[in-house]
Amino acid sequence: MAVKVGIIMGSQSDWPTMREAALILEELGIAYEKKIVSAHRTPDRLWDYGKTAADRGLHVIIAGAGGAAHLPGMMASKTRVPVIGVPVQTRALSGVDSLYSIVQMPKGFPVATMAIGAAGAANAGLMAAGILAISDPELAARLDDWRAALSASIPDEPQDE
Ligand code: RP5
Repeated sequence: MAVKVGIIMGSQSDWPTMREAALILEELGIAYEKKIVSAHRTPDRLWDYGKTAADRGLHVIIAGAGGAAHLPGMMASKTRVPVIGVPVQTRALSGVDSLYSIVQMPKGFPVATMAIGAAGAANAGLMAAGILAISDPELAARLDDWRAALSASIPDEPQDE
């Protein structure tokens, strides 16, 4: 199965968050790759990844980083492949620094920015699935089933704990 989604992150420490995106892709049967690509620690790796992403057949890149989170924006500047950004929660500023770094892209190089942390990473996986489903009817059916199952799991009434 061709790899169409790249999950990249600035550090090993981002993986517990970014794994949430990977788990969603696995649930939906989407092949992905995962790489540590840091904007400031491995800039050459970032450049190479962005330069080759489209030709390698990637359709979506999910990029997660914490702190001064340049990675999604820098990746968006280097490739036309859509970039979904995940602000990783940091201890110092609870991820608000990451969110602002990712969401405030200047005109011309968009990053689709998710919520801070694990929910944002999972939603990044679902957003990637939705993009791929546009041209993949079998995936579209799996995504519809996934969404229906989530709806069905929500009780009508709250229960006492
Ligand atoms: C960023 O700095 C990474 O994305 C990570 O969220 C943060 C801290 O990295 P480590 O010091 O844990 O490697 O580049």
